[in-house]
Amino acid sequence: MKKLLLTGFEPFLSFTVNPTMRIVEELNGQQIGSYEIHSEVLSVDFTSSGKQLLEHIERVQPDAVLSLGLAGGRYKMTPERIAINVKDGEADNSGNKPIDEIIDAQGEPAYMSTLPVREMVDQLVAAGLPAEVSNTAGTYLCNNVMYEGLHYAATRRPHMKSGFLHIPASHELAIQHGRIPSWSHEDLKKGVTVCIEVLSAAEG
Ligand code: PCA
Repeated sequence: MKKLLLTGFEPFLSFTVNPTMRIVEELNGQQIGSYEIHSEVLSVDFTSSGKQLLEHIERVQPDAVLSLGLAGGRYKMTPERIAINVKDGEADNSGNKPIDEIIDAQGEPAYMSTLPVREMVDQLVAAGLPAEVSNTAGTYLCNNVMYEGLHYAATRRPHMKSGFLHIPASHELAIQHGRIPSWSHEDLKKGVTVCIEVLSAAEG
């Protein structure tokens, strides 16, 4: 059986709940398509999140990595097309606040997702779930983790597929947060499952 490393993130900024945490915890150990799911939750910390991801990759030795992040305010599920070699943004959970920094001096300016993002969007929509390809993962931790995964794959593990899926808020978060579009937990989890099934079908 192939292995898929599925990551989520802890809460951050004004988001007191991160819906990715519950999703990855519930999918851990499940079999989806040809993948056995190995789930981990990453810190929202510019100094440690990338290292955590790489440690999990080296321990699990996955065939593919799908990282999930909350995009508070987005209405749709959005597979990310590209990660850029930039870290910049509001203070993370440890107080780091990089401005216009590079992630890796030896890395490329950007890496394209190696996941089938267009097919994921098509199958999400076919399943009745709003989705579109996103052309920016931002410059915060989600971009950071996506970049680290793709840089590692490009330089160390060329057969490993890697990429990122941003998801909207859950109703639970929206109730706490205020004005923010939200989906049910069940629909969010279904969307993640559809994306993994698409990846499994693409990889044979
Ligand atoms: N979303 C943030 C970081 C953690 C998360 O779930 C982002 O979009 O960068």
